[in-house]
Amino acid sequence: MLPGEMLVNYLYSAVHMAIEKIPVAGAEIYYDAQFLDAKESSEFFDALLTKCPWRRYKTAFGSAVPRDEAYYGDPGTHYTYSRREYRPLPWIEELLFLKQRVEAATPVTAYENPHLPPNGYNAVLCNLYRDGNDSVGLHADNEPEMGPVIASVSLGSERLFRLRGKGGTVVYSKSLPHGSLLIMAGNTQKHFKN
Ligand SMILES: O=C(O)CCC(=O)C(=O)O
Repeated sequence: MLPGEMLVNYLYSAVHMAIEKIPVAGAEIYYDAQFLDAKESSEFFDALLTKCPWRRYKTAFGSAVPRDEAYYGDPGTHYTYSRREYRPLPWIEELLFLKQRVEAATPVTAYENPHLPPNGYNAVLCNLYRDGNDSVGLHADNEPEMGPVIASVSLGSERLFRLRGKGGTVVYSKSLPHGSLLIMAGNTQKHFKN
């Protein structure tokens, strides 16, 4: 190297692995344990905790759903689930920013079957599980209004994600840490519940 020359190599975190495809027969799952770093994960957690107008919906039988929810989306993404009406709130900057990051991380292959244009996500349901007593029941995100690509960003305490087949058998199980991203695509919602 000649005097006066300088080599400046920027390295993007050597330990960070890009999103990986998880081999589960009949499903299409992608996972990145370190989608967000610890600092930004905590910033998003705090911002959403404070800014979202958390709401406790009622089940079809009149009891309270065991979690708080806030639904945001593009105009026209109104949907009904189990007699609950979800009308989209206008996007806030944190969720729009996160949406762009998730879109950039979504592999193009997620859109290949069934030949969707890769034009991104149009709504987000934020779920707040206040402690270990809050939960979501076994379900598939397969309402007619929904496309087949569903992305989940987990913030806060590590939580258990399980994908079950028709007979209830667990085909995939993962502890999702603060800042992780899990994407379900293809026929996942048709064949499995989570
Ligand atoms: O917390 C989760 O991962 C599940 C949330 C979900 O799928 C839903 O609200 O439909």
